[in-house]
Amino acid sequence: MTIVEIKTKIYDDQKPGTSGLRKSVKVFQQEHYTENFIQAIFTALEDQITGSTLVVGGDGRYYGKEAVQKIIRIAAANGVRKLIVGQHGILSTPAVSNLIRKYKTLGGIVLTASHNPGGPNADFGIKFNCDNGGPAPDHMTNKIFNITKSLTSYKIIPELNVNIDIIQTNEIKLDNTFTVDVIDSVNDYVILMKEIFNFPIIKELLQERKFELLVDCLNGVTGPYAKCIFGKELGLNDTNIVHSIPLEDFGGLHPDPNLTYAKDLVETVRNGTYDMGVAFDGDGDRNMIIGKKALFVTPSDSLAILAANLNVIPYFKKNGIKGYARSMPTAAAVDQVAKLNNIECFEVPTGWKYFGNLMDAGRLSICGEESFGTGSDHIREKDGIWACLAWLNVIAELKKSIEEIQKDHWLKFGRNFFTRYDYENCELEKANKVMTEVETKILDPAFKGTKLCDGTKNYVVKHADNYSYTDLIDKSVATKQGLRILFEDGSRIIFRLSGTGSSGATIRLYIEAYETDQNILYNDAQEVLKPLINIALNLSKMQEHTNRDKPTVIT
Ligand code: VG1
Ligand code: CO
Repeated sequence: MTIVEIKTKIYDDQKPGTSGLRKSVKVFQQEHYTENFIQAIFTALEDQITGSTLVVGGDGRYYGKEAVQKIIRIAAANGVRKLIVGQHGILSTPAVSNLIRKYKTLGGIVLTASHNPGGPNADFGIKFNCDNGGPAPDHMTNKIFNITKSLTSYKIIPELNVNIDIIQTNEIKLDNTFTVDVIDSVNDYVILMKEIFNFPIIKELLQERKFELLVDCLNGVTGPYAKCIFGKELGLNDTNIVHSIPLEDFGGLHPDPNLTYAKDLVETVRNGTYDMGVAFDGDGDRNMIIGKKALFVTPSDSLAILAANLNVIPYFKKNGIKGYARSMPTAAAVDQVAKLNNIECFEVPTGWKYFGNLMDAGRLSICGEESFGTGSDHIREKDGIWACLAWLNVIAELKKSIEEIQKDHWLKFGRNFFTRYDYENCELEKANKVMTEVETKILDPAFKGTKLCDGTKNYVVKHADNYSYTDLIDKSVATKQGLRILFEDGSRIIFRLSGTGSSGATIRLYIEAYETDQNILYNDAQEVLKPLINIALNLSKMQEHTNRDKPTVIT
């Protein structure tokens, strides 16, 4: 087998977004396109690549297996010593993060477009994670992008093919031995979960106490993990784990665990006797938690409630609680917990990569995003199954329903009402108009102190900006992370453009209000937030600029 150097053509659109490079499958299938990006990752790693070990796997979506073979051929040609590959090319994003850390590899390549639909006419994605197990930080993804803009060739062993459907160690004789270790996708992750949580008490909850759980994997990667953990280990009935076979096109589902795209689960729990429902996204890093009759727990509340109850989870009993964090648009519910518990709390830009440094520095134990992401420093990615187990562990110890736990939490800490409006797939130009409209208005120095009104409600602007963040540890700066309007009473309006879409633009509008008044505490969020929503829609001229009279998704 010989290494050949293939002359390539440059693609100028390989800039990774919030979490990796995401494009339609058709784009990745263009000649040299995938190869270029893989080569750029390896080139960016410079001499570390020689003799290195990397983890490779993805969420099982269409084009994943082909991409794995390409990675194998290019890795061998670039001097990588060993690849650890999930069987059938399957590894959840949290599982990749765990493997990188456990086997101390140089990093990993995750083949996923996460919550974006899959199939020949949908999306694919490639993401590089570093040796701490977390998504590559900005300086690394910028480096990769810059390399793609001047790449003239890539190295490959074209005839190399490895059977990734059989668990075995494949040794390929090149100048040195190149190893492809095809491993069980689930084992190491299950071991980790059993170290973190009190499995016996969760098992008792599900079996003796007959707590009814319904798990929806949305035909994404979590199926085999859920079956092993909730089924085999914790005794949950097979029929309580649905959509549990990873499908290349997710069976046509949009594997995004929210009230819109996981509506099957929501309806089944609403009309059934279930005590809890949970759904995960395509690559297994997101989770949605609902209680009896489909009571919705916002991800911001979920983070805060778990943060407030970490002391019942063995992992945190052992390691202590070092700090909390949330992404900027996430409602500040966890900040209230931090205040009362006297624990450090950080705010970072959108995207899990910004939590990594704080965790590595021993400053952060649990964090989350409003976009259905929750996780801890057990790995460096958000973790859907972890979040579900954390809830089960808390419920089992507190011996209360999700509704009671949530009510108690609001009584003690107050409630951060939150909603997100997504305007998906807008024309870029129209989306930009909305952002410019808002930015021009709020960056005007006179904006501070103005009173914005809707009906009888009015809000005084305390501060407004385009959010920028300086990393506490490495001092790197991330600018233009979202337009923020902060009001005197703690309410917030935030506008951002999504960085995970594959075409067009998605506008995200985030609205938050904090209340401690018991007469309001249990009211409907959309009602409570209505005045702020109206103010945001008027200020941005949303309808005028986008021709949309309502968002695609309301959370
Ligand atoms: C979205 C979410 C963000 C999340 C990111 C990746 O990004 O808002 O909170 O970290 O997806 O999640 P954006 O730029 O579209 O708003 V996943 O599950 O795709 O890895
Ligand atoms: Co995801």
